[in-house]
Amino acid sequence: MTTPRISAPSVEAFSAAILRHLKLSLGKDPEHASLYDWRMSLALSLRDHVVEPWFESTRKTYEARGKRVYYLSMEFLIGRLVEDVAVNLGFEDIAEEAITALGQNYGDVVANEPDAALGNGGLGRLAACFMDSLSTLGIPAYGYGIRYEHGLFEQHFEEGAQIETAETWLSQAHVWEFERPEVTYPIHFGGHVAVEDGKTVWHAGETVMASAYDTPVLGWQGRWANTLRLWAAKPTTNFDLESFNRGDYIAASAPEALARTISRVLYPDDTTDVGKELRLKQEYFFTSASLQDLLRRFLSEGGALKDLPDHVAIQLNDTHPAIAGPELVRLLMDEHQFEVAQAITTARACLAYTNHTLLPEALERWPEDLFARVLPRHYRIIQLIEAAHFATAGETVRIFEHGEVKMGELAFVMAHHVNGVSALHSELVKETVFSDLNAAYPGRIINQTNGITPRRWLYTCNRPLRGLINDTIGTAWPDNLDQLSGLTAHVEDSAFLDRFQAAKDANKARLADWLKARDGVSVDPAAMFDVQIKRIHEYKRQLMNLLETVALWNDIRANPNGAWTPRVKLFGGKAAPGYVVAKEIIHLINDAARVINADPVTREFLQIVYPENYNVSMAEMLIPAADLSEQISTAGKEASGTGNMKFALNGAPTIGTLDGANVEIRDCVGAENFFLFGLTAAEVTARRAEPDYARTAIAASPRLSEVLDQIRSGLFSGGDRDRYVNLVNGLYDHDYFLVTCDFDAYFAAQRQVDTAFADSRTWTRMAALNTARVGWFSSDRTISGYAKDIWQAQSLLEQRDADQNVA
Ligand code: CR6
Repeated sequence: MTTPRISAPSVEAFSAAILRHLKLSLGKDPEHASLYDWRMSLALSLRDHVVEPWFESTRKTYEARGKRVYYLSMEFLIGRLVEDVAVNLGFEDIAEEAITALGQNYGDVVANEPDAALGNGGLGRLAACFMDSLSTLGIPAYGYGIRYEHGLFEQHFEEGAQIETAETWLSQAHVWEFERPEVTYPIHFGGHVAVEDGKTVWHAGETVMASAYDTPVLGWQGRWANTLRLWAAKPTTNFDLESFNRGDYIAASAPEALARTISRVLYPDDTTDVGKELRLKQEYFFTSASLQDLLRRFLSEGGALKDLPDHVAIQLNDTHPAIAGPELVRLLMDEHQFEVAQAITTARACLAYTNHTLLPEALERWPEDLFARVLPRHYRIIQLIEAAHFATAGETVRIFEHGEVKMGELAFVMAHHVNGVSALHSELVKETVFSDLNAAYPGRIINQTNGITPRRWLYTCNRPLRGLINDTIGTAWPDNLDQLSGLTAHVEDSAFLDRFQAAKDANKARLADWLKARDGVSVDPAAMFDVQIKRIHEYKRQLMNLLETVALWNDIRANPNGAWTPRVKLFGGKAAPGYVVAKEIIHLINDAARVINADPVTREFLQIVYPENYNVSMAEMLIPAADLSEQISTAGKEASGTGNMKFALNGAPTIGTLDGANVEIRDCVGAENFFLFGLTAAEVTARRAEPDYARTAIAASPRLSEVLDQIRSGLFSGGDRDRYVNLVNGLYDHDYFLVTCDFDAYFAAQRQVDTAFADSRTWTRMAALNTARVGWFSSDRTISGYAKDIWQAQSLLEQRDADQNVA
């Protein structure tokens, strides 16, 4: 099943298509076309080839009348699509040759596309990888989310401090989507609930319309294409003509402005809860629209609602769409005359929930009064759900508690399965946050370890390595990633290792050129590229990395003639705008970079680089170029991680703790190919119970004490002793994430890395073994697991191929 399904045009025909779009869609002639015009024409020419497979998949989906998967997610962190589509169509070379023949640089044209940044981090990127795998596997599926006008904010550094500005991806036409003005649903808020003629009726106070925009998601080799349907909020009436005629132009536009607020911005919070009414409205907005849409589809095909669970699998990506439980019950009861018990049973048989964090502040809770005001009908339905839950499971776990509605508990109770995202995380879900619910509903919690799409995260972003793999084991691996194990047989072959290293060097040189061109920063590609890229969070411990960097600097200064392994410490990531400590950490990294990078004594051995505005495209540049992957979270805090998988796949060994999917990565690559350090999750818990654990650890570590004193003295802040006083005191007084306790172990592990890296042959072998052994982390494997264990959904590829052969 590896033959591409799309017949490729000739380069000439494709060039002609690009020129046609340039003229007829963009209204430009080649002499006056900008990079933007070329990119749009290329995208439109590619899109022309996506539509047919998309129609065909949709037709097959309708014909099969089987299970459809609905993936509800507040975030889809898609990134750029031009190259993605070209690769999946199998047209990459044709596209590049055509663009080159037209006198343009393909890389520049591709890079002109803004990232679709409709997500914060791992959770949103996971949703994008899942959509890719669902299409590659030919499982009929719809992604449902919000079409934010402004994606994740843009990050700038001013004197080293993070400044945020609005992201504006929709200021240019988004060619990949198709507007569906005919697909709209009313979404109600507020008002009151009354009983009329024995029937409960919700008289809403406010209504907005949800309007659909569809993006086809093409799978590998164009075999299948599912739909990503994003909802935009629109007013029920656009315009208040009466006010306008009175000359009150602001009042005239008020309905529109109010409604649009709902899909205006992505909340820039990664794992912390925001207690905002608007956020609750956003969640209900897209969840209700999605459920109304899937019910409409089901009913239009003549389905009987009692059979809904045989046809519909709804996956809740975190608690953000947890209102789906009561909303589905509401739709079944209020619009389709179901009894309470039957409505709850039917809804639960459709719903499953993925938990992505144990951090208590990230499990959503809404104040009851706010909730009852915004969603009065749902408030009552949740009371019914809680009563039904008490009747089966007893009253140990409540959904309403301390004046709040607990969305984690609600999602759990209304789901037939609940899954964690790595083996360790799923066990901790059972033992900690949901231990009582686990006892009440044994077997409901299962594990599905996260995965990543190898099409984007190796095939496309790492062409040199792709070439080597193709030459070594053939070309069947991108949708069968276990085949990478075939590389293992070659790791003793020096010609293979030479090429593996050459691929890494080429990626490092590309990154060096990019940093020079974009930021004017020079880095030495011969140095070790040690990379930590992810959201800035205390539990991810970028601070520990920085402290180790300063300690290393001190050691080099004390012995400048030592045999130091040259390193570039690369950081990338954004802090939530309201997260003060995270922003202080960014500031400190940049402050330290300024001082350390200017030191002539250490310059040839140590450099800190922090390019601003980290995003998916930057990750695609940085990951293939990394020598070392930093996965150093406090054990028990990183639910899974997915960056860790991308680095290993691209041949960067990990320095890391036994946390999240690190544990499984280490099992796969072998302990000897992974730099492990630090307390385990159980030890973390025990250590926290010890009095004064942080002060004890600092006192026992002269290196750490010196670094903390340096920061406090104002060494990195131009003599300003106040700038980092909270950050440093925080480590002494409430080092919840045990930076101080793991510091020495981390420093020692880094010195093992130094030694290992200095032996370049052994290092390359280790890197190659990482690539060879992480095929299991393909999101195709993850999605197959969800399909089998949770959704009972089938691939339609074989059936489609069989039909075609008969025809
Ligand atoms: N922040 C986890 O922290 C996990 C992703 C995807 C996260 C991270 O470890 O890999 O989800 N959690 O499962 C949340 O967003 C709540 C994340 O991205």
